[in-house]
Amino acid sequence: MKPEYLITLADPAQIPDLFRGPFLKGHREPRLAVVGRSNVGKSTLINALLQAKLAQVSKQPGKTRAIHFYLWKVIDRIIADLPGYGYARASWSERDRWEEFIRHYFDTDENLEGVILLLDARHGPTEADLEAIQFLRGREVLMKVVFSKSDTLKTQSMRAQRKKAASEALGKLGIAADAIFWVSSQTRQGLPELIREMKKGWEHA
Ligand SMILES: Nc1nc2c(ncn2[C@@H]2O[C@H](COP(=O)(O)OP(=O)(O)OP(=O)(O)O)[C@@H](O)[C@H]2O)c(=O)[nH]1
Ligand SMILES: [Mg+2]
Repeated sequence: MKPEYLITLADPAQIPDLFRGPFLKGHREPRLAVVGRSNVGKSTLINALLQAKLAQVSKQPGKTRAIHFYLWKVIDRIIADLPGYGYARASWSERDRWEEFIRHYFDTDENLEGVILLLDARHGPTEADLEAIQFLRGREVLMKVVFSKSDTLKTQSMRAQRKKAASEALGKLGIAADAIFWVSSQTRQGLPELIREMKKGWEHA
């Protein structure tokens, strides 16, 4: 039941070749996309979830520049590592390119089951995160909000304060508390609950 690297989508020109109806390169498992700001910990989370070192992690933001798909056999899904947005040094044209690329992927993938929107437990949601939420809302894709790096909130009062602020900000956007998760890929805190939720399906997200 080892997870497997499947394929990288680096250019929209590959799309007609890779996607056939519900299939991605011959695979029918539903897709879960991990979306979030550059450096928020998407690739690290995927490695922690899959318990493998498949996705490339870096201290330098902007590491993941293409969409990487992995076969997560334990829950029979394909998990997609998307390029991060809001990379400070990215030019405007590059930002447009992100949105264009992601939009194209979301429009193409008939078998996209849901999106994990990863926000930083210390800062989220930022302006860029709110834009991403609007964008995803517009796509009518089911979404769960996951706060990463919760190990960096060292005290009980910091955690309580951040959770309150985050649930208020997200509540205003109609995101219910039960679609919000707090995890650390480093300590694995919150991961079992998240995996359980991902297995359960997405119809009530
Ligand atoms: N403390 C802590 N650090 C983390 C955690 N998850 C990721 N990091 C660190 O955050 C940095 C960025 O992680 P990545 O997984 O490469 O981030 P990404 O979102 O894939 O970044 P891009 O590919 O640039 O979009 C790395 O230095 C990780 O070690 C976590 O749960 N806790
Ligand atoms: Mg990455």
